[in-house]
Amino acid sequence: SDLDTFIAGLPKAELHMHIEGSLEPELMFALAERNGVAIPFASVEEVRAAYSFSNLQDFLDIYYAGAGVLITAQDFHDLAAAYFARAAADNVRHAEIFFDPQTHTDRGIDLATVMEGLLSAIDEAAERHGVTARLILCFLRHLDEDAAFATLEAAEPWLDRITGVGLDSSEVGHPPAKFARVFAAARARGLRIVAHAGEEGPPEYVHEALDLLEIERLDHGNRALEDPALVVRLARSAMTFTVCPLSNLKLCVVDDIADHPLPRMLRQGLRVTINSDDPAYFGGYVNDNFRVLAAAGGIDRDDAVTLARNSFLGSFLPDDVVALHL
Ligand code: ES4
Ligand code: ZN
Repeated sequence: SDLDTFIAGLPKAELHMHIEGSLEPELMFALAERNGVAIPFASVEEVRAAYSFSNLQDFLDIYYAGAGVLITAQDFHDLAAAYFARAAADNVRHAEIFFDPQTHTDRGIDLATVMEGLLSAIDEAAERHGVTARLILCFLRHLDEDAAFATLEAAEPWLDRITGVGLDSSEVGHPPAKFARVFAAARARGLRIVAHAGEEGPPEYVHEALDLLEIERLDHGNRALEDPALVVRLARSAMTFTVCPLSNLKLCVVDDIADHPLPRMLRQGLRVTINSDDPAYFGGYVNDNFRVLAAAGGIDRDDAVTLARNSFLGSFLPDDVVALHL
């Protein structure tokens, strides 16, 4: 449609994308072969057929298994290079990408290997596509706070190339409060702060992310809508929400894309953005996420402009660089 073409042409930033979640089945197969790693699938089609999830944990089990094919710096480079090519094709001009060090260090891959591959791909993307990128180190919330502290310490040599820290993985039962001390330590090191909250977890987790972690961006945040006073607070403070429509659909956070909360979020004055979360697993990259809402009548042309503008306003780029993108 005309709206799809308009959306595709809009320059945008992507603020919520897990690089391990951009591992397409074709690359998973190629890396499994290259590294002699066994995967429990006979074909790319079989992998895709396994991507039917009933909740977040269902997905995470497959996502962590898939990441097991990533062994060398070249693997991490190839993974990120494929994402940047795909993002550039969607007119993404800037990306702030999540990575999960513990998913790799816990299976014996050095953080240096991960960083070497991701950083070389970031440098190459700037030259090849004119896409700028930043890294956000995520702590796995199903592990304990000591493990998060060890990860922050291990990352010390690269903190000049890590913009911020985030919190991801299994939400329910792992509230932000569990990580208050390690986020304070990250803040003391000058890192920017984000967290997944209110994806499956209750509005109380969003309150904790605000008050105990001091988040500067809210990843997902859907369930904040259940608490009207919280919505007012988030609107007044111009908190950026990084919303992921196809993720919400595939993980059964919403039953139907026609019922997705994003249009309501916009109407309530929230600074909403659209993102792909784990594009290889959820059926699409950032433009697909815009398009699925457009097709359901949830967003129009003006909304698309607002959403793209919000993506730059909500980024961690300096104000003068943000201005160049608007
Ligand atoms: C994730 Cl969709 C989602 N939620 C929480 N943690 C994650 N890690 C990767 N994708
Ligand atoms: Zn996410």
